[in-house]
Amino acid sequence: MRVLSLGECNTTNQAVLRWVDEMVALCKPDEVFWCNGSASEREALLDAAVEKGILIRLNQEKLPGCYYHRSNPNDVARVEQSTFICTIDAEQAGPTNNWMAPKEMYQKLRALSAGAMQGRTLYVVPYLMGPAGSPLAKVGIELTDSLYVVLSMGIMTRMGDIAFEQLAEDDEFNRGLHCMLDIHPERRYIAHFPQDNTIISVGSNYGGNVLLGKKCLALRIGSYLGRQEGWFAEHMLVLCVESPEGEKTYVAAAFPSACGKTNFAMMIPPAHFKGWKIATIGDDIAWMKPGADGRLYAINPEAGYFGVVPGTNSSSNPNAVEMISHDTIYTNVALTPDLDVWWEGKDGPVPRECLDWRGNKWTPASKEKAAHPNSRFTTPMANNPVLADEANDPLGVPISAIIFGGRRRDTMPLIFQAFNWVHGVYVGATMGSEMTAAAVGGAGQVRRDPMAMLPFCAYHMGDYFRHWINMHRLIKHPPRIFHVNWFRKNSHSEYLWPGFGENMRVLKWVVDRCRGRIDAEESALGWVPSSRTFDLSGMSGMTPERFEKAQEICEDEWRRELVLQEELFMRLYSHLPKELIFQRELLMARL
Ligand code: GTP
Ligand code: SPV
Ligand code: MN
Repeated sequence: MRVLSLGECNTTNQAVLRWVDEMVALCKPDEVFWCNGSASEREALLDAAVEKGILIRLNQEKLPGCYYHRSNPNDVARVEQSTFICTIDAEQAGPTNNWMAPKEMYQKLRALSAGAMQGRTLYVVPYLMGPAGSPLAKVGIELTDSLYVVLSMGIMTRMGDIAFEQLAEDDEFNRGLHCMLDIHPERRYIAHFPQDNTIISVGSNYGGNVLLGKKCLALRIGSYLGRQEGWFAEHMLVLCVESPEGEKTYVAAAFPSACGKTNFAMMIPPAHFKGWKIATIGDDIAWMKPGADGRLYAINPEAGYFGVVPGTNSSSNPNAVEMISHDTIYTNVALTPDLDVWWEGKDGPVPRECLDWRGNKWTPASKEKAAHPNSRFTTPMANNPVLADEANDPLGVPISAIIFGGRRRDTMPLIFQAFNWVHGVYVGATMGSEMTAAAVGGAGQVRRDPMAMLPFCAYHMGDYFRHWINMHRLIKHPPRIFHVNWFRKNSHSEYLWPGFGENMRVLKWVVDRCRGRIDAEESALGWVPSSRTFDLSGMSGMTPERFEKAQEICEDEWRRELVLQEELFMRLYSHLPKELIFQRELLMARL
């Protein structure tokens, strides 16, 4: 067999070759580099990135295999106003998406991409979303002029020849084009063409805008295909709870961006829960499909985590601290003089001096944050000390519970369980959450974020709710549905619930409910734990009164909440399933 040299093409797939030729003719790069995903290729590309100043090699004694990257200060998060769904007509995309006619958007983006890679290298990045051989897995190819994207995709996906092996001679793969251009907000578009399984992203080099397998393919294109093909693409973590007796329960949870998925997916149960174990299947995205046995099976399409750094420490998330201590790319954190990284909320002392995420000198007296609030780690899931073996299972795991949750300083109790599937769909559909730094603009404001999918559902949100209701018929043993809120505060702005590892108590209740092992009380919102049987033992600072406060259903708050829900329903009215309007009426009656 002939040995290929670095960057040489390694596929005979005619559809791939034709499309790459076409894009090369458009973008006019000086060079084309085909990635194969090997370890030696990665080493060479990391060296090249350091040489070009794209990455800084961190202190290899403290942080072996770790690198540092700063993005352009105008490009630090997803930009929802530049994200477009280019379905044939606007109606299909619905009122919660930006829409442009495909023809018009293709024209605009072809003009912007024409010759955009002159003097640059076009990297061909073949990748597989999902475990090899999984019936749910999908192949994508991202063409990019960003080495940072190549190196990140190598962590976040199963990248390289493995994707061509899965694809064989098929022409069904996601076509992704990414051109950095001049990283200018006015020339920034993240455009999706669901009917063509195509994504074009220009003018950014940050996370969810440019790692096209993640939000663009796995969620936006995925949601569109899922509706057509009878499955779910969801913004959910997936975890396994294992009891001391070895009984495993699989749980999926949808929390909006920067609202606790990564933390929940890899938490360590408090000492009180002796013998209980949490293992991670995924921390951000779940693809779920009914299996032959009537249960709903989930895979994690990703192979790495692009996680929020600030607040990560050995009490909030000890597993993450270990996970990101090697072979990790850090983006937009602070850099210390000895080439270590720092962020607000890190263990240990605050550095006397460092460079902030922009590269400016920072001291503890500085007014601004040293690390950007949306600074991130990119780390392979293999680094996770509690990675579940099932993360690589092509068949996925059977889900017993789905948890929805938002970031709410008031209104929402710590935990309740929906009465049934349609009620659960209503609970997910009406979710509200305070916006975070994960997207540009509006941080802190409460907005409706149905199923944590507002920025990611590529079709009419009303049709999405209909899809959720319809799927019930295909799932003989549907998961139970719950709602949580870790973020409720008292009048002193203190969190009522300690969160993080203590969330195990809530999770244990969820598991016990799914298995019919614990009683619940009926409330206006749904089933709630009785304070008699909910396990608060061994908690410092948590009293039954405080728990009652966290669980309180406050009439005034709910009057406001119902108005906010109605605003969403009005917006979606023409496509809104009547079942959800009925659920809202039932809730009003109960309240
Ligand atoms: P994306 O990657 O943006 O989708 O975010 P995510 O949902 O995975 O959120 P992540 O787990 O990274 O948490 C985001 C922020 O919420 C971090 O600053 C955490 O420290 C904080 N957080 C997570 N869990 C809890 C919790 O139980 N209680 C409190 N108070 N904060 C939490
Ligand atoms: C999110 O915003 O939900 C993320 C981060 O997971 S990004 O990949 O940038 O979208
Ligand atoms: Mn996310």
